[in-house]
Amino acid sequence: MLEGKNILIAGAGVSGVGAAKLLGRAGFDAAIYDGNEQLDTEAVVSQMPENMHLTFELGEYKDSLADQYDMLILSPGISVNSSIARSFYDRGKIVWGEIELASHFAKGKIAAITGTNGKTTTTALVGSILKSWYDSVFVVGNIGIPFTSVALDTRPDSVIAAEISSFQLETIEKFAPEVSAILNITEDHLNRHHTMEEYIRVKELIVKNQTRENYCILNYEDEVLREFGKHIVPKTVYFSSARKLEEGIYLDGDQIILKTEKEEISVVRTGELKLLGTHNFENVMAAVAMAYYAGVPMESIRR
Ligand code: UMA
Repeated sequence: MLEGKNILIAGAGVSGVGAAKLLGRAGFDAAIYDGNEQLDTEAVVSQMPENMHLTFELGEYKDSLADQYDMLILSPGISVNSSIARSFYDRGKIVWGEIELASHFAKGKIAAITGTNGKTTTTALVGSILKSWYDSVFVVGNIGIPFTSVALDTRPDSVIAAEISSFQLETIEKFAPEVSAILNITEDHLNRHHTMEEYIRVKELIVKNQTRENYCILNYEDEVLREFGKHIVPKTVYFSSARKLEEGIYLDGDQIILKTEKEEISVVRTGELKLLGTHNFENVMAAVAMAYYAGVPMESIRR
């Protein structure tokens, strides 16, 4: 897929540098474009594997770069509607986000979390729970550690908790989490996505490549997500802080209950939690459901 391609990475922030390092470790050369003419290129090169040849294209973007390169790896801070991305799309060339690049190399299962609010807390919580049960766990994504920086260290038995922003979802192709979650969708980033419909469409891409064997955890109290859960391929598991559910995970008084097809499990009393407030109870419920359907036994989740 990448063999023989002339690869341009757009953006020399943590994502772009992570992508370059991954390519270098995998035996590829690459170029980085950044709008900042003063970029400290030596500092970037010093982070690369020794055998990698990394070149730079700095300053104002010129469309002709898209003639020179076969493929673009886009940092999340650069829009799919930017002239950079457009110049590659218009020529029918491949544009991948850094998440797509990482998942091309990564092994193991992915638990991916998106939503407008609470995704960093939930991702950290999912990561901690997974670590209590699995040997090889990585916590990556919008949380600040690019997925590309660990992709080559993952193993078939690894589990990756990934916080995925709407900017990162825009450019996925085959990224396929075993378990996903959308916590909530409220107005945000409209300067980039323009309409609420487009922002919702992008968030919902998290299920794009999920199969019937996979799970998607959704907030029942968010009307958009409640409706969305009725029409998706993976199994829907709702969480609710406001009502008992026939199936799913919900808050009943001060108890969090997980109700599956087969049984009703009392998970924890809210008084035993360190995270307080309804929003945090929602984050806890989403994290518990994700870990449970990623194979962690309830005893381990409770601890
Ligand atoms: N750049 C250009 N041209 C542009 C825009 C940027 O050349 O038009 C260059 C800048 O000069 C800079 C680089 O691109 O050198 C920055 O790239 P970036 O904005 O993609 O930032 P990174 O440092 O790579 O960090 C990104 C995420 N940033 C954004 O989504 C804006 C980080 O999320 C994320 O932690 C990191 O990748 C690892 O995955 C930050 C964020 O604010 C925390 N996220 C938003 C949020 O949480 O609301 C979505």
